[in-house]
Order: sequence, then structure tokens, then C-alpha cells
Amino acid sequence: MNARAGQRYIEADPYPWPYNGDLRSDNTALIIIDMQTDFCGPGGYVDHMGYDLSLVRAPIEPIKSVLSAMRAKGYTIIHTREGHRPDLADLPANKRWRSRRINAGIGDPGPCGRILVRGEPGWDIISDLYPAEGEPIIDKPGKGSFCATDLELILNQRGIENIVLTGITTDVCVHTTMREANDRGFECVMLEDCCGATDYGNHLAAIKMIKMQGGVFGAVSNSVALVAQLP
Ligand code: C5J
Repeated sequence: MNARAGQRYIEADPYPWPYNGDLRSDNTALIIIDMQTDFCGPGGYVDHMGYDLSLVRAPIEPIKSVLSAMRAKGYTIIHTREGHRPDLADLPANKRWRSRRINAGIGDPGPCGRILVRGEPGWDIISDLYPAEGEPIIDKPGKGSFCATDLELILNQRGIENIVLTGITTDVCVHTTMREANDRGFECVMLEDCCGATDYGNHLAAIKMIKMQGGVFGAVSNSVALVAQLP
């Protein structure tokens, strides 16, 4: 593809991203999903379930480099946290039941406080990637970042058209958010080294799914390409 004057792209698969070359700091947001102790820290929910933490911690350093590049250039940065009200009024009974079945009950006490409950130490974002003053944090009760939140309103208020997706887990909260964003007309790219899953096979499958059908949910790139080519 020949870029016309003024068009800016990031090398990505299956097409240079964004589709129209309209990549600017005032129409593009970085979303960092659920980099909470519960999902990647010792004693958190994922650790409690017995998964290998190295898989969900692998994206921390790549996200740091993307975050600092995009912050420095004035892009919108948005963080999300999955969690529930302390009275669990927003916790579906089936979600709680399933988690308790595997001895990692959401709302139950654990080494980092009550699992996935707002305000508890395990629920907060890890210090390595803590939001800066003024960066919106979206507290969500589910996997997708658009469900029962004001994310879409915030993106629209800022004139955001393009979304760079990072965080954990690739196959669950990142994928659900990418699908929700794509259906709403946002142009999305997932940075593969800035995501991680509790199962490496699922991480690879989730990336493969994005690229099918010409980029059914958007495109896939990585932190090195994004940082090098970010206008
Ligand atoms: C999960 C998430 N896996 N952040 N949440 O339950 O992906």
C-alpha cells in the first residue's frame, strides 16, 4: 500500500494499521486492561487458581514502553479494572458459583484481600503500571470494558477513533473488549507482546482469531513497531 501524504501507519498483520492512515495523538487511545494484582500478582485471583504467573506478567515491560511513549506524545491513556462492589450487588450468581467451584471464590477472602472486590489490595492496578493523575480508570464488573461502564462516552467525548489494546488476559478481557470496540466502529489493534493469557495456547489462538477474514476484529502488532512508528 502506498501511503498518501499525511497518512501514518503502524506495521501490523493482516494490514498496516489503522486502515485509513489517520493516526494522531488526538484520535487514538491506549487502553490497558486489568493489570491488577488479582490477575498478575502473587496471592491474587489468578495465582490462587494455580496458573503460571509468568505468562500474565510477560506483558508488563512491553506495556511500560508503550505507555511511556504514548504518554510522552499526549495520547489518551485509559486503564481498566475488573471487580465488584463490596456488597457484591453487581456479581452475577453464576460467576460467583463458578469461581467458588474451583476454590477461588470471587468476594471470598484471600492473601490480597477479598478476591476481585473494589477497594481491596488485590483488585488495584500494579505499581509498575499505575495510572498517572488524570488518566481515566474504568471499573467494570465483567470481561468487556464497554458493558455497564462509561467507556464509550469518554471515548466519544475525546473524539477517539483508533484504539490500541494491551493487558490481560488476551483471550478473555482483552478479546471481549476488542470485539465490543470493533462492533462500535472503533479501529483496533492488539499489541501481542503487551498481552498475556493464563494458557499460552489460548493467547496464540486469540491472536490468530483477530487476523482471520482480513482482520475480523482489527489488526495485530507489537510494542517495538508501535513505539518506532508512532507519530
Ligand atoms: C478474567 C480478565 N480472565 N481480565 N479476566 O477473568 O481477563
